[in-house]
Amino acid sequence: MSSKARVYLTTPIYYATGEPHIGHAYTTFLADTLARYHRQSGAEVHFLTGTDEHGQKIQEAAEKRGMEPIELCDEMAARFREAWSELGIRYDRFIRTTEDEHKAVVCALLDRLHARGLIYEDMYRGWYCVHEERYWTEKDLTPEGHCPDCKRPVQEIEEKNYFFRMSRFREELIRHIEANPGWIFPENRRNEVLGFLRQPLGDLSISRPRSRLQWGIPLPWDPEHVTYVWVDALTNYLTASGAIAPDRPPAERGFDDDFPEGAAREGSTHWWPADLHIIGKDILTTHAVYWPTLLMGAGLPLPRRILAHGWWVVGDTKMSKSLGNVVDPMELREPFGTDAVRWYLLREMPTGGDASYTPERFMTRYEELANILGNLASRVTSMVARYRDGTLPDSADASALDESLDRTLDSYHKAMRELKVHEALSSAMDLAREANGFVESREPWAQAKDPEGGDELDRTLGTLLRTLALLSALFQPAIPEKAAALASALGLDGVPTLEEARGISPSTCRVRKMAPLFPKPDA
Ligand code: ME8
Repeated sequence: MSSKARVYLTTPIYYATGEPHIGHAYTTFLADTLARYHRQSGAEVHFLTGTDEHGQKIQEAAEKRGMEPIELCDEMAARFREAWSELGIRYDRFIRTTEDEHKAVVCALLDRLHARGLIYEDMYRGWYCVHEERYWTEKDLTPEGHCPDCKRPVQEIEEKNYFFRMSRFREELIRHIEANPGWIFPENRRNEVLGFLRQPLGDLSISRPRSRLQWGIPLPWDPEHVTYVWVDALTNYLTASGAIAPDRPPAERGFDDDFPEGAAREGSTHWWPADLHIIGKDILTTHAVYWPTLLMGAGLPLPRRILAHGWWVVGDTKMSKSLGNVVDPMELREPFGTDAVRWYLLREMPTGGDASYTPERFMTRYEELANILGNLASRVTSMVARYRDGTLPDSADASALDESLDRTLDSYHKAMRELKVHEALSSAMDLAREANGFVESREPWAQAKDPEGGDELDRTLGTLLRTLALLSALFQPAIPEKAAALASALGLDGVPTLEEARGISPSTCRVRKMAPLFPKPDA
């Protein structure tokens, strides 16, 4: 058994209907950045993303396009994978809910709940929103009788369903949230869930009759019903954890031997429980109420944390296909490169808050990269190349910025641990800004002219090289391509870890003059 820290983080699995846009990209960048941060800190990471492929929404979208649902899903899963690879996302597992592996785990979970007497049959009367794949009661609807979330018309439904006794777990869930203040981040979202739980909690319909919906996973004890798509989708996190007997063929999987109640992860090779579910605030109830109560019902440990981030709008308008204002991250990266898009989204949105996309703000953020980090990198590397032919001795005091480096590292780690990624990035940028100030105050160009200024110049440039090495490590999780280009211009063997970067001595660098890291788009 390795003693390495292990971190399992997840994004939502996106519906295999829409094209990936900046909203999906934001969530996935956030997960990728945290995954890279943890890997860089020496942890073993399991980063999961994927596509949500069952349900009425997919069935209807496929019908509209005259395709089989699986054909649509194949096409869209490929599209998401391609987008993520173009956007520098390094996931460890891409799950599709149509995989046999996943179907087996959904059936195992349902069987377990059924065997524990937590499933019963009843008539369902109420409304259903296909877009959100959510059931609503009369009192949830808008005054016009539409879906309270997406405001679209809903369908009235009266049919036999199977129900999960979710109501039984209301108090246990409240206790869990109260005992674990950081379980849902940010705090306003936590309060929202507690507010929701103050109302009576109903039971959860977990099935649809096959006569109305074919595209789903049949219930193991009644194949005339398929699994409600949210129960199916949420279970993906468990499937991809490998916790449910991965060494047995799917048909023979079950819980009882391989996942005793409350099993902790110490010493096991699977990844459950997840350390962090990263989601948008739109799907908070499903993740912070349905999912934990299902897990409680099955006697499984709960995920350790849930981060529900805010919403991207365009200007002051909601992004939507019908308004034609959907921002495509692939188009956005054309003139500026992938890292410019990553930087903009991650830096602009305070983790947890909302943000608005405008081309002006995008440019402001790009200029920040170019004028602060890009400028620092290019002036320092060109001075070391010009005045010292790319190498420096280790001077005794190459560390005038030491205190700032340590302070930055501390606030960076703290912000990352608290999931305030935008703050971590802002502290890295502050250090680059301070280093530019250091260049101005030391005037290495004047030191270079001074016949007595040789040692001074070595100290100035040495300090700056150490700072640049650390900056390459600090920027690596968010903008990996540019961080690698910077490390390579310093002659380092790849981007150092944060720990390594802090200890790098100037004499190990072999500096080359570099092309601008963030060129003007028209250049
Ligand atoms: O809800 N701003 O999938 P989905 C910020 N399949 N984030 C946004 C966004 C925006 N404007 N638009 C989308 C589903 N997102 C289910 C999930 S999980 C078990 C099943 C991001 O394709 C955000 O992360 O509608 C949101 O939660 C997710 O995409 C919804 O993706």
